[in-house]
Amino acid sequence: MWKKQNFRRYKRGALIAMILALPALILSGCAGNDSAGNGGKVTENVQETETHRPEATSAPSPTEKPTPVPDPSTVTLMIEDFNNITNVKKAMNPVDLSAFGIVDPEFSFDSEYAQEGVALVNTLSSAAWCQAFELKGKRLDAFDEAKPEYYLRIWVALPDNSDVALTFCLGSKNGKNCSYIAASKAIVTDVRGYREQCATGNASSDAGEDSSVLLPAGFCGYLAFPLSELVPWRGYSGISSLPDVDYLKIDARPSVTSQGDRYVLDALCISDSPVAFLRPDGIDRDDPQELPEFASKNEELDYMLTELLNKDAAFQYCPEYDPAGYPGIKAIWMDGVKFGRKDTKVFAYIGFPAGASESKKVPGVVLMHGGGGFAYPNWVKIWNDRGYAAIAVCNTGYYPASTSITDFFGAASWTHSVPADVLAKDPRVMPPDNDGMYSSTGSVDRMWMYHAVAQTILANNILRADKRVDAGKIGITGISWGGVITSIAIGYDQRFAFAVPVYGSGYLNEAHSWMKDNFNSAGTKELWEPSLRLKNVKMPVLWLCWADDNCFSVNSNSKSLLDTENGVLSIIQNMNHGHFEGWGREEIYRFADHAVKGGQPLAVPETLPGKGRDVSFKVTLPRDASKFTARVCYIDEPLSYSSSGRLKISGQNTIDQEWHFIECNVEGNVVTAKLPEDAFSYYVELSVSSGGVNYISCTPFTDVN
Ligand SMILES: [Ca+2]
Repeated sequence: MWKKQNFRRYKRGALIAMILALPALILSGCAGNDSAGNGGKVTENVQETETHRPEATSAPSPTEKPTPVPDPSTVTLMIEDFNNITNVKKAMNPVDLSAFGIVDPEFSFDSEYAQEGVALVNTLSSAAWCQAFELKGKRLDAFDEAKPEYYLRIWVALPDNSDVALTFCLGSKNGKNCSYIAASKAIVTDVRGYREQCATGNASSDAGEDSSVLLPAGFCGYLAFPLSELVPWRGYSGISSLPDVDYLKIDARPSVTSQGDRYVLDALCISDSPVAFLRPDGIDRDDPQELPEFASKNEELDYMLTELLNKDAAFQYCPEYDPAGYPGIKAIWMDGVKFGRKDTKVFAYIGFPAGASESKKVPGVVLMHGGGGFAYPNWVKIWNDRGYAAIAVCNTGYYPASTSITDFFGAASWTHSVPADVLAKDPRVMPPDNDGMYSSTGSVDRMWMYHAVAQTILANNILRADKRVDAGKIGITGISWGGVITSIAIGYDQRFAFAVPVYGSGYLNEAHSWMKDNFNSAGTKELWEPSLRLKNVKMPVLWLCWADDNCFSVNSNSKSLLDTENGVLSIIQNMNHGHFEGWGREEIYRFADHAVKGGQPLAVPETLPGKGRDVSFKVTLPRDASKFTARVCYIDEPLSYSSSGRLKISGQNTIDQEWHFIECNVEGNVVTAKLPEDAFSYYVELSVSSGGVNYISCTPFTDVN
């Protein structure tokens, strides 16, 4: 259920998801060494633009806690201030969650971030995705004096990297009566006195739809539930009067668990005020911003990504990371979008063709690597050598692990973690890693794909702002997961002059490969399936794929083509899956040159090949074709993938069918063929020779009908 919320400087997602362990699915990357030589000469007059720093008005992290002013007028019935607890287990009654693989919660006490005295500190570990504890005894006598107009209030300080969903359960002694307090009625106030609009939902799964509040990472302040808003816990009679409350259970679920991060709870009380302190400046005011509301998460995503189209280009050079062996190609930090409250920085390599200048503008291209990949300077060089400015974005939040990496393909050369001393100088964090699309029910700003797609738009902004680049001639290509990113990005950024998604496409929820599981994970098809937005796409798109791909399947690419107003399909036999293969196809560069440099096109079918077994259609041939051939590529049963498929990749389903081939008759630009009786599904491969290169394009893969 979506809960409407205000849109703020940082945006919150909607539903509180059940916290899932996120399998980090990675497409096969590529092995081998970079054999490319040095890059061409590159001029160095990229305009460095103003950088975006955290605004002074942004909410504080627990480390910058201002001194609030006590409000002497409030009634406070303390339940637990954690100041005098000696036996944690006895006092807190942690719920045994070992059946869920959750280890004993690691509680301690500390004065840092406490509201007063000491606070309860919970240290997160990788097996701490839920903590629950139960308070009983005399401390709950506070409920005897409680009035319905009071609040159940707690002080919370969260780490910068994790949201925490909090659910409170109020129970009676006999256990028959049990309630929660409507989360949507909760009042959340940060330490500076600003109200927070938090996502609400049901993190505890068995409570009710409106039982949990998702406090944002870095939050420090008060959570207050009005006691007038008691709702019966699912399957129970509700608490009939406040003095009946005999136990209080608190369920806390961090969205991210990592070693060492801590969240803090303190001053659990009943009060007539939702806060214990006034704002330091004594002014009680609401956020003055006029803020849109979103009816759906798709609407929020559209807003967040579309907003970036008008954002100024922002990046800084970081010459200490310039790639060895590629003179002229520069390392940069792009200003990324926010992750929670934190600004992100995104590593990229940028390079320009020799001789590019304001009076001799060049086209450009944004390069998005695949799963397990990184930013590759040799990919930038390939495009620079062909006359394009290029920016290769590291779209999974990695950057060089040292200032002198030479093996750009080795995982050990790259890191995702930022040392504390670096963070102290530059508080921006790295964007999230590839989450395999398993985070589509959380808040949008935590999703890897949101960051990755945002990065394509921001990279486009950087190229467009450079005077050496013709802003009307910037395209995009991506490989594998980068092809998925590309397929989504073109639905948002219509400024791209061409696009070449390699392997990846739309209709991934219908893929035969493992990719279908990722795109059928909760919320993903509805939010991220690229086909949702292909109707927006007017630019030329080359869908290029491998006939036997183990990560995607040709039905997806073919359906994507049919949804593309200006699309071309190239299904390649014997291609393989990898970065070298993915950027090695000459079709990519011919297609781009046709789009922005006046080059000759690929062969394009003028119509579909017709119905039944009589294939007949015309082809628009390029003027420079020295030879044109066509062949039918078919399989004799429905396309299927299985663990015993032809590719025999351990742990992966691969294509079961063998491809069969028959030559077509070609007269001028007319292609005809008679499909054999055993042909079940097929496509027609078109091959044009020019300058000693065969360029492949094709009709969509389809069943014989
Ligand atoms: Ca305390």
